[in-house]
Amino acid sequence: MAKRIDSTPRKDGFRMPAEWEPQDRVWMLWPERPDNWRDGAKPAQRAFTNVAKAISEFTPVTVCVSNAQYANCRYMLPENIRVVEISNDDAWIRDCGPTFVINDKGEIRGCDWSFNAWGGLVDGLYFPWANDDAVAQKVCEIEGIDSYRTPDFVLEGGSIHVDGEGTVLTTEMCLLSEGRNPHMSREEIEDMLKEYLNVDKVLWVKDGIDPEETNGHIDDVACFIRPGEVACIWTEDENNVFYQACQDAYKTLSEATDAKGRKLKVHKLCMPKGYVTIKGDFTIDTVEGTLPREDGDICIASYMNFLITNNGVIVPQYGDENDKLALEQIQAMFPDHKVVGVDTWEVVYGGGNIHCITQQQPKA
Ligand code: KQY
Repeated sequence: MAKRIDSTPRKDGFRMPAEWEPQDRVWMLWPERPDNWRDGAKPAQRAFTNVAKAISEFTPVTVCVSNAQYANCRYMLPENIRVVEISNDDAWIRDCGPTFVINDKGEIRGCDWSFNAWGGLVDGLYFPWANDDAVAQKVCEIEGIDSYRTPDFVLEGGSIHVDGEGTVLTTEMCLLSEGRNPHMSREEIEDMLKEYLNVDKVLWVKDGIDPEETNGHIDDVACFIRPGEVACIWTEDENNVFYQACQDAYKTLSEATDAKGRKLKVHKLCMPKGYVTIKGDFTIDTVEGTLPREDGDICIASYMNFLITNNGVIVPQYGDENDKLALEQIQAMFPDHKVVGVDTWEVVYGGGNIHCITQQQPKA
């Protein structure tokens, strides 16, 4: 049986590895809620299927699905993708799944953060979220992995990126938001990250680009691509709604040093030239307490929300003029990886992208 451990990863010699370190598996959750995904989630299910297939070229994939959708999901996914039944409230396993930590003896454990749907009753995106909050423990149980639970600390995996060498990257907008840990100071939050990820330095970017959705997750803005190097979103179009966020993040990162004292090298990654917007003909159920999706809303379409998985990098594509440029820029950042683009505007309509819907399980 997988146990709960009453300690912390740092005390026990475990650390969160970087995304480019070897992975055993990638986890996903199957989309179905009709108040978030248009047309009863059918287009999103096709997009998730394509993402799962692309990842499975590099890494085994497990997709978790509700009882109601099990048969459909099993039918849509190829045989080499494992399907397991897990109750859920939506499909964002980056945020409600475990953050895995490993040690030098080849052992793996999970961090099971408290999850409150990106802000609980303050500005969360749906209620209830209890099924999602239980996903991390169930994933660990399936794999026989012991876990650490943080009952008084809310965190989502999309709000952190690590270099595996002592540095975590995050945003103030998210981690200091009212709906997560208002009882904690910035220093106390830093201490939790240091204890549970086993890092020595927290690098704070001020803002993310989706204040109303995740309160600014870092995984739409920047990520480590190797020790001492980060990618950061970039546009030179002053009229782009994300222009200021790009400038600010780039400046912060260009002036930053990591836990080992290295000055960061910052690689620019373009934003889409146009916007992905919600169209008026969407068929999304209206439910009180769920963030409405309205005609003309600009979606958070960032190429940064890619997943590094073993020898592959799986990158969002939007049918935008800059799709090809984004692939070229990411290929230049990862010369030894195969960069694969997947059309994911249907995922963006739901509020996230490839990184948000996946969770890597590192090799122990
Ligand atoms: O990590 C994410 N980007 C999750 C967003 C949730 C959106 C729910 N509508």
